[in-house]
Amino acid sequence: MSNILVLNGPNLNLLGTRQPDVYGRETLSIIEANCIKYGETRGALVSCLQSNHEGALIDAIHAAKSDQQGIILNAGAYTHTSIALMDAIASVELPCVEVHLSNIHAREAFRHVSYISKVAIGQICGFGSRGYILAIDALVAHLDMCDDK
Ligand code: CA2
Repeated sequence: MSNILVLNGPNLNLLGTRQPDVYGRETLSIIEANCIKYGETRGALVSCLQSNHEGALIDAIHAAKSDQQGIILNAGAYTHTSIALMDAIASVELPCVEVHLSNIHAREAFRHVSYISKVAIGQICGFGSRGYILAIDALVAHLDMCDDK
């Protein structure tokens, strides 16, 4: 059984309320519930956390070191700005899958840069909320591969 933290950053608590054309109609609670349910089918215990505060996200990443095997991170707009979040992911040495609901590479130029990508094992973007499920599969496969070594 692997423990996986699904971490969401600023404004993602507003999912389902505005901009459904960009971010879909599902609320974050539904997405989190689906991650927990899907995790069970893949032998993973999924915990979820969202914060609008950079420091709280960093604290959650540090805390994950003691009881999580991997992190799925949608850092929201901090993706494009936060060296501090990048350093936090690098410091805990846990595999991290970066997720975005939208295809950040098809949007404004400032969204094409991701500091998280530099320390993530991979990035999934453009598949809406399904991206979190794909990320669980990717992380579980990665952890299985590491166990086999
Ligand atoms: O596509 C993604 O998942 C993003 O991480 C979402 C961030 C954006 O800054 C990134 O460039 C890409 C924004 C999240 C804002 O979410 C809202 C949801 C509903 C209404 C308003 C904002």
